[in-house]
Amino acid sequence: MSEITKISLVFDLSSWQNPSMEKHNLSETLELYRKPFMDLLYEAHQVHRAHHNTNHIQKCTLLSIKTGGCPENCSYCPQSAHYKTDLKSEALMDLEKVEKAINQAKQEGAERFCMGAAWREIRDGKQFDQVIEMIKRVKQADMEACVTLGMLTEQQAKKLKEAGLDAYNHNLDTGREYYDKIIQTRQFDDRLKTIKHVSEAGISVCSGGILGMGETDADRCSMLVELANLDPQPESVPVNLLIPVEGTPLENQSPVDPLDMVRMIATARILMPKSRIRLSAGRTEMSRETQTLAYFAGANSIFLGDKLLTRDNPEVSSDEKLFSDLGVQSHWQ
Ligand code: SAM
Ligand code: DTB
Ligand code: SF4
Repeated sequence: MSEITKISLVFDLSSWQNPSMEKHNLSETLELYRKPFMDLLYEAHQVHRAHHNTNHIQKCTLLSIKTGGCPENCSYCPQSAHYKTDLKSEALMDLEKVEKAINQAKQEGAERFCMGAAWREIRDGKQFDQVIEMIKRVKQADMEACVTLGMLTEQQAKKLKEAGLDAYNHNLDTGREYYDKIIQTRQFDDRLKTIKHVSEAGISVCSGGILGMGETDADRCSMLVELANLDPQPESVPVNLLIPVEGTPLENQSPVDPLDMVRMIATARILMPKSRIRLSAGRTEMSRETQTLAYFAGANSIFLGDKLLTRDNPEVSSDEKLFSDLGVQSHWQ
């Protein structure tokens, strides 16, 4: 027996070769993403079926509680103060209006209520206290509560947890290598830092990204590798298709090939078997058949309601019709 074989019997050699013990790497993920479509779809559906009820799709409702005027310069975003778009900025919403939206969401069968604010970070004080109150109201209506408020400190994350927050959305949006082409006012590592604060406070992490910003397959897979190597993996992973908005630097981007979107969902499903994969922005431009393929590949959550934060989303009735045609249940059974 050679010396190296003896050593490998005592130590796990893979941890030598990969001291960081990362579970996934870029080359393996790209290979998966580029597999023949049928093989990828079949593998993803098998993983999906092994970990989820494939006839259940989670319904989430989204509400913009503070709109526009954001100091960040995210190239895709209509809410950035750096670009001149059709958007009318609005201050933090009052509680009664939020309460109304919560009640409507509950009536429409939403399982999770998500509130989004166009902030770089949330300031302590009156605004923070108001958001805490909003979270409490969502919990009183017996729904999961999720917010996305920009960067968070450790302390703020702890306070959100105490208020009953279930999940915090903070997207990586694209791969590390492409990040500074899209956003210059913050760094990729800033995102990871907030995610760490959220995770350590015991709040579920919701993190995903956007397709169609001019990124390569490698950028997409690099983002998936970052997400899949988080410990624990994100509880949910939103996959957004860019909604090109006039006035933003990405206004003229061409649409993503629907089959590539399905490849992305399938790859995410295989890498993150237990996560909820949310087919998020961009469904208004998607056929019923494309959405169905995405659900087969492993997507099992959507935003329900005719508005996302500031852009359109499909009518509730068309989603209900598709779910009924597919035999999809709204609630876990
Ligand atoms: N300001 C907070 C932040 O950036 O984390 C929360 C709100 S921000 C609007 C939430 C997410 O919306 C972004 O991370 C991005 O993925 C998505 N988003 C914004 N504009 C979009 C667009 N035009 N098309 C698709 N997704 C978009
Ligand atoms: C996510 O990944 N997508 C949602 C939610 N998280 C907050 C937001 C989509 C925004 C689409 C553009 C808009 O409506 O302004
Ligand atoms: Fe838009 Fe959020 Fe970026 Fe602000 S931080 S510009 S709201 S994506």
